[in-house]
Amino acid sequence: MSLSRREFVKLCTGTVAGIGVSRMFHPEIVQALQEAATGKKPPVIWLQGTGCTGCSVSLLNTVHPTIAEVLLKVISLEYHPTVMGSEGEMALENMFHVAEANKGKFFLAVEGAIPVAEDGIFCVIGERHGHHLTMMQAMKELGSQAAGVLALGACGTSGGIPGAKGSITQSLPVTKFFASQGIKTPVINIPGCPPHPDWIVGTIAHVLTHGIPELDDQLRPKMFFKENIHSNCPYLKQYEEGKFQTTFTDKSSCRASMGCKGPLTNSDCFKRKWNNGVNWCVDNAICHGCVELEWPDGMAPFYAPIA
Ligand code: FSX
Ligand code: SF4
Ligand code: SF4
Repeated sequence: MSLSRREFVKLCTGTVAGIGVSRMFHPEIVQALQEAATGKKPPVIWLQGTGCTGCSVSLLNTVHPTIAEVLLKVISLEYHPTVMGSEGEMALENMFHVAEANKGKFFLAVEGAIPVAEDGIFCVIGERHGHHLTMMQAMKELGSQAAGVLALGACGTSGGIPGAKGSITQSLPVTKFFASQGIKTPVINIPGCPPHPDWIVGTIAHVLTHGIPELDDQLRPKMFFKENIHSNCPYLKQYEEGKFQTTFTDKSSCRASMGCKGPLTNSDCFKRKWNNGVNWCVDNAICHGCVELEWPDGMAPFYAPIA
């Protein structure tokens, strides 16, 4: 491997001013991926449970077309409800066939939560042999056969909005669903509503070239989720001086008064930024802590200051 793990992590933690993993798809990462791809391409099955498809949009929109090219060359994306050309029962049958033929070797990317109330009927992902196929059934079957799972977004990692207080669907994140079923397949959590494309691409690239990255106690890759937003915020000085916004149009004051949850949140948004480096939440509003697994209930009310 020409790129050491240390060098790789350094590239992944790079900023907009330096290197955004998915924005530029750094040539050294592409090379490392191509070297990893000399063997059989690992099959990936991407499932969508209760969510808004924002995770896929975040990934595909921002980095198109490079990501499509690289991911299709390096992994074998066998099933993705939004981007694949095929649909219906035939596509589902192919998905189960791929899983069966690659037992213990394929990877599952799970976007959205898994609703378990009423035997999972709140999320039907297709039809199989004339019957509804629920996300719950698909996860039971594929979850135990996969080599590993990438749980994506707030929904996949904590239940997110579909699993929030007041929901009648009992939407569970992957880890809780697996625990309830006794499934031991390893899980990596990539939170965020939606997750930053760099977090998804960087983690996939790390798994393929150097194995599972170092994870924190919430199973998040440390390389993206170890720095505190507030401690690194451009408005920290104003916070310390007690200069707080009374309106969002005041761009020169700290947003704590408007409900900013930066002090409770660990992620690199402050330097990585969003939308190809154009801006990030705190520029125009607040951080509402979407990468923390207690989100959304634990960060609510969103626009009230931290108690
Ligand atoms: Fe959830 Fe994905 Fe939020 Fe949406 O589908 S993480 S609702 S941005 O995108 O699961
Ligand atoms: Fe920045 Fe929010 Fe902390 Fe203020 S409260 S310094 S806006 S992270
Ligand atoms: Fe989520 Fe806060 Fe990052 Fe915005 S700044 S994406 S709310 S962690």
